[in-house]
Amino acid sequence: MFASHSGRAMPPHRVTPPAEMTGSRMMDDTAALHPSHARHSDMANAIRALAMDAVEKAKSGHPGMPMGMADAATVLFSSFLKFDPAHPDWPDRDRFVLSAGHGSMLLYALLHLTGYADMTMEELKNFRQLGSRTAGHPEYGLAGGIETTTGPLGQGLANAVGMALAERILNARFGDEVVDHYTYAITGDGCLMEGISHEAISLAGHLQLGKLIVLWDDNHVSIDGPTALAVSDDQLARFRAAGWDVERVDGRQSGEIYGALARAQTTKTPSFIACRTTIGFGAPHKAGSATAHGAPLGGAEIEVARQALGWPWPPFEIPAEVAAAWRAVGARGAEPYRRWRQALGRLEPKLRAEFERASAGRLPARWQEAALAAKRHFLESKPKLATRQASKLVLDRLVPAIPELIGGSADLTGSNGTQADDMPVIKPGDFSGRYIHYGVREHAMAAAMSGMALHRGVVPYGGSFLIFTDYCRPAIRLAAMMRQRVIYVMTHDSIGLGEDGPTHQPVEQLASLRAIPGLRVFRPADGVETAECWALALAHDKGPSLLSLTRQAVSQVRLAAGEENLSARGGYVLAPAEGKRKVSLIATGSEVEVALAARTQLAAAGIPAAVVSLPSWELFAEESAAYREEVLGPGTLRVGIEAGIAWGWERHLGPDGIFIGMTRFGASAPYAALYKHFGITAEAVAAAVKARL
Ligand SMILES: Cc1ncc(C[n+]2csc(CCOP(=O)(O)OP(=O)(O)O)c2C)c(N)n1
Repeated sequence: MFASHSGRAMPPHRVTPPAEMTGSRMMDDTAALHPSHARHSDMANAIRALAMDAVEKAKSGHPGMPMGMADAATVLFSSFLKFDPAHPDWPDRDRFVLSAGHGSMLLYALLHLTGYADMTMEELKNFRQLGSRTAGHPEYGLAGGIETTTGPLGQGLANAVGMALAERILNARFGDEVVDHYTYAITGDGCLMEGISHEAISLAGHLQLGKLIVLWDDNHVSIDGPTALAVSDDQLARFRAAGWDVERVDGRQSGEIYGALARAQTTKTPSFIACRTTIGFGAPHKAGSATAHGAPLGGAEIEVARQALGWPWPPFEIPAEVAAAWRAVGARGAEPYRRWRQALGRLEPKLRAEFERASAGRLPARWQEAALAAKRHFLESKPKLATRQASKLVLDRLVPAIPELIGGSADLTGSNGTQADDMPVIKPGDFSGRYIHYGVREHAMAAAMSGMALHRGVVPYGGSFLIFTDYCRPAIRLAAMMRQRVIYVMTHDSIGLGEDGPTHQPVEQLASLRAIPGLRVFRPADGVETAECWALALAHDKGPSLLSLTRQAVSQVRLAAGEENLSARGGYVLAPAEGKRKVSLIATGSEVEVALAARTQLAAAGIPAAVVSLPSWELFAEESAAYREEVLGPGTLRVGIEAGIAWGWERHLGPDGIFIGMTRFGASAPYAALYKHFGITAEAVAAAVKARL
């Protein structure tokens, strides 16, 4: 028995092992694992065989990792993991993340063997083929049981930290009866060499994510050869220093693995279990060397491996007894699932409705009113305000209205305006708050937010400076690929940040973020658009959104009252031309007021110009060609104004347009001086137009 953080004693989810398995180092790996007669080694060999055969058939893939970790994975799935293949979306299931995503066949084999309907033998035979569920690396959404997309090493580990964090946050809100599960991850040497692993383990250790358990495939091999070529870290010491409990086991000894997992479940700190394994275990000539890492073993080697493993069955054939033992493991989840449904039924009805709503990803019924109230506030008070400050005011209304909204910042809370009033902080071991101090760990923050979104039940947002999206990019890209609702609040979004200089001034970032398929980039011009863009980001539950916000104060540009969310179309005519439109001044964010001033100057010179605000290129692209053309002004001289590079603007400006923006890195100076120095002013716009007309 162990005490949950709420103090109530409760049994961890674990299946009592047969006597011969408990804790004995001497225990032979052939000991019976399950009441059926299938032996542990047979169950593990089923994974090995499927991995060898699928990789061989695809003529591509990574057999070594699944073969080495087959024992550990067998113990984890058969004796610890709480899951029900019939209900892959069960909110209280344990999460399993294969951070070493190249070993995808390990996961696919386990999902198949335990009876996930999506993962048929046919799918295994189609490993890595177009349209299969068995993609080269696990892809979220392709099959039940794939909790996240992994492959870029280290990302899965940081996702797992986010999942474990979401679990604790929901546990604090809804209680042990309905939220009480573990997050397990398998990492390889590669994951641990990646920088993101440092951020992730440090954050998890600090927060005391006791229900996070990481198994390390400690096989001493990566692609170039022995890991000793490149790394000599004492990983156990490293994790211990970050506040984890650590153990070392022989990754082939099921008893040792069992003991370590059982102990890991009871600790208040995250747990790290180093499993000493042999890559490609079973393949006589390739085991233990990099040759087993990432290429088919070859027919001859597979044949001798079958003999060595004592696995005489043909490719893709699992003997009935072994198949039945694995199916029994899968079937065992039905009972805890049923009990969980009952517990959910006993929950106080309002709380239960809240749990179901949040788990389904539906925002509260009247949340839009909070965004509208913020918008009305700006329309009435017309403040001159940085959009990051406007965002804080919007959050002051949204946060109380949306209990599942969980904020944070990578040590820039005051600058990002990410902590709403009355937003208590999540502390080590105390997850009742709503705000996370991620520390200076942008990459892990972004990946953890993906993990939180994937977990479901919370809607994460987190802030940093726009320039440091470069430090988050791999995680942002994966969030887009997985279509997760993650909101990045990225402030100080141009040379407008001023004195901090070129190291901090984004120049190419907007263009590069807009290049990520599926990411919505919002660059609101004032408080009104900021409220609108927040509403759009929250409403969008099929992908990530990024808010690009200013450090410097901007004038309110939206003055006309109206409830319609004009930003929803991505772009709109903010100020029509006085007279027949000759020029279209198209701008985003802080440069919209530059466009408005240029419009006034051009009007004085008798040149009618309209101003178009373009807060979201992605939403604009979804509009009809006719709408876009009408907004951008057919037959007019088009001028794009944005304090970034021109990349991408040609789609709005056409071949004859003018772009006013940046062509090189910025400089350190007060922001007004910089706008003048780089020629992003109303005067420069007016002059460029006059020179052309
Ligand atoms: C960020 C990232 N860099 C590089 C790779 C390419 N890569 C895939 S596996 C691998 C080696 C990983 O070694 P290890 O984790 O020890 O896996 P094992 O050899 O044990 O299968 C590399 C470099 C990757 N997938 N992700």
